[in-house]
Amino acid sequence: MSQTPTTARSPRILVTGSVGQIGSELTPALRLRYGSQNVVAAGHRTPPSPALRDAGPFEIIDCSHKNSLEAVVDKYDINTIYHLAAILSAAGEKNPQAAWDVNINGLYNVLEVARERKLDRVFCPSSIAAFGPQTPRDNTPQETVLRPRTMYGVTKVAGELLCDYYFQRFGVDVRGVRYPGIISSETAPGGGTTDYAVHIFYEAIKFKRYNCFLREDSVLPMMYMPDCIKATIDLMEADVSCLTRHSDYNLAAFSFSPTELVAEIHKHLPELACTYNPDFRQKIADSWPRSIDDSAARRDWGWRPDYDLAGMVKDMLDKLGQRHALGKL
Ligand code: AKB
Repeated sequence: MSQTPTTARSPRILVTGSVGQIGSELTPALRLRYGSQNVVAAGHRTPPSPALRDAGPFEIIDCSHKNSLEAVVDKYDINTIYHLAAILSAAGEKNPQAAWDVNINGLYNVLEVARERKLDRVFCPSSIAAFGPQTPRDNTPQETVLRPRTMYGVTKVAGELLCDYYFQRFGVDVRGVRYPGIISSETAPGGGTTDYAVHIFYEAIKFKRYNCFLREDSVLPMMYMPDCIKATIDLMEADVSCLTRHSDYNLAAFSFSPTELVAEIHKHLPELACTYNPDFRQKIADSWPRSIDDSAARRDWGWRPDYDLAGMVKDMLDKLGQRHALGKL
């Protein structure tokens, strides 16, 4: 990340979904960078950790109600929104109606608020879930078939198009990446298909065994949280003139199957025993790419991941192992 933010006025930031897996680490990173009082964390139902609640402003927002969003944007004179509130792939298949409401109506309200109040910038993530079974699965191109088979994927494709529309039609500077599965040690993900790659670490450290809900050979694109944070902030700070795309940059770090992840964990924890019982999430995983071509992100805003599989596994085990030793896992 560069040392100095490049936006014209200093950002007054709202993070929706700040209590979730990415929000709970992106919000402290933004507070460190721009000042705690300039970053408002917002959540819906899940109570925030004391660290998130006490380190800066915290508000309850339901993004599918526009007035709840407007009130907070006006109260804090917000000029930048990181819109992370979303229902992920597996949870979305259990309740497709809620996934549409949160992911599409919530985004529409964010974009409308940004248009009406002429906000400086909006970040809205897309996902590898935008792809589907007809998409080439290896080195998936930036421009390719987008025909997902999950409601989450449908909302991601519609969201990318909506964001592009707001950029072209209204000049709202909205940016986004297609996140791969994100692995992190602070807040466990909920409702995703790639979640196994986080849960396995907790179970490995606590019980030395894990029952995986995907088949052992299911290769998916993944990324470690520090790279996710770096990519998000770097894209938001990039000069708009460098960007050839807006809300749909492919993003990659490394890919692995459950077997390959277990083999890497075994180098540190040889006792781990893993069993495989694929459930409905297998079909979702089978419809997603194995690896991603992220050359547009590399070219336009200098994207490079720092972590590979080995580096991520070592860091996860170090961090979670320390928490376990303190009885806090
Ligand atoms: C999920 O598994 O649903 C998410 C994603 C890849 O967007 N982690």
